[in-house]
Amino acid sequence: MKSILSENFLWGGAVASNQLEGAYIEDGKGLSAVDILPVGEYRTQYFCNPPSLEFNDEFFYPSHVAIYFYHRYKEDIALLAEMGFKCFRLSIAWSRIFPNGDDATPNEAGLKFYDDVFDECKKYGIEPLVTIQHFDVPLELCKKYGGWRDRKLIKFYENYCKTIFNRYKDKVKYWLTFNEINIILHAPFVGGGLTIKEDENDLEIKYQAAHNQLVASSLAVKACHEIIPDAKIGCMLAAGTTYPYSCNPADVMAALEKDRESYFFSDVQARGYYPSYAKKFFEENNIKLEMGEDDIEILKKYTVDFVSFSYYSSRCTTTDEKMLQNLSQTNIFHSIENPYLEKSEWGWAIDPIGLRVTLNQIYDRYQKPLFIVENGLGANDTLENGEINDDYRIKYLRDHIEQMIKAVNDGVELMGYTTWGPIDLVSAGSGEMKKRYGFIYVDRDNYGNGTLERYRKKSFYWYKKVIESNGTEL
Ligand code: BGP
Repeated sequence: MKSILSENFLWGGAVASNQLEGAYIEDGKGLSAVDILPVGEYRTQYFCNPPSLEFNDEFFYPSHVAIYFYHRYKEDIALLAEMGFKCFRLSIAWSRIFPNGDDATPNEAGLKFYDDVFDECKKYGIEPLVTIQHFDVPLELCKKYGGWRDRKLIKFYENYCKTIFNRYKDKVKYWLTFNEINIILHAPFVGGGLTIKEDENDLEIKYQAAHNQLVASSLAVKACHEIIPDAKIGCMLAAGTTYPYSCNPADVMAALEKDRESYFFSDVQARGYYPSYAKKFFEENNIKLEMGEDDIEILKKYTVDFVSFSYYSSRCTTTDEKMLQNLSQTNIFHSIENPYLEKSEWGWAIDPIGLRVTLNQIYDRYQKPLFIVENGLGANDTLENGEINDDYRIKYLRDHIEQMIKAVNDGVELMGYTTWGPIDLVSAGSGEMKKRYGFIYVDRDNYGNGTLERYRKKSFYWYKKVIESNGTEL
């Protein structure tokens, strides 16, 4: 059977430096904001707005060793290659390159590490897709400048971008500016290195930081096109369409407004200007943005080449106050329960058709190529006699890939699909190891016990076949 997907469709998987590398202060790396996030009951508080930026002896910090990819990347990339990966999405840790974020010169050992990683990918014909900032603002920038609330970060980020574009221009042709840029509204610390005091106008701070990131993102597009003319650079959104709970027009309007909270970001990055609804929102919430003279021009001139997003679930909303009391959470987004959907062990609603809806909506909105750069099921696997039978993961992915193919059939232009966490890694939201997404099992528990040995799961062989057949054998 012939696949509807193009011959060079980018099948693969996606990871983030802080969730797998470990080696958190090795070879000159500075601390990242995420390095102070503990596993356990305080995780969410630290994720969103930490009470302190210092270590606490009572906490266990999973990013410090993670799965030790820093020392095992050769073995890990060989396993991805065995599955036939065409593409590997990974992020560069800003603080490996500039330990304090604002240093005058980069750390050569950090630059060298990613050279080696990209060379290893190339050896197998795997295309790297690199996220420039994935939840890891250098901690010093949080302490010294209050994170992205300060415009100075635009310059530091631009300098970081130019450094990595120049260094990797022959090795990396696909880039993403900020992971899940809209997450800053929901988890301001991981999204923007922000800590917000109770008496501050938190919306104003978040949108100011968002504005600074949007300008920085445009400057990254500019620099990327100048330094690597044959590269493509995209934005990245935590997506998932919002359904109205009922056909009551008030619910429909509420759902539209919820979606605008996220599309606000990609509207600017893909179209080049603030949407009209943002102006009204800013007025109503007393948000006054500090803008540089050229900001509007920069946003307009340097829009992204493609729009990428993560998709784990759809969301649902209502105007019924009583129902709004009872919210559940998926990937930090609050939603009322959708009675038509089942949930994962971590309570995230499972909605493959929602992926087709989301793809169509975003494509209708921008008419730019799309890229699904995260999708997957976090589950607690069991290793028995060296085997992991993760049929539930195969089912989740199969159902989503089916809907993805339908969306391509609907006319959506899609560059690729990278599942989240092809090798087990630390969960961003909970800090746990036992919330696993991988095709490859890593022997390590929530508190650092285990051999770190790697094992192929049942899904490993399944995904290999999917890639081999370009999506025709699911
Ligand atoms: C996204 C992040 C990832 C990743 C994923 C799964 O928000 O971009 O870093 O971790 O969600 O979430 P979790 O790890 O909380 O299960």
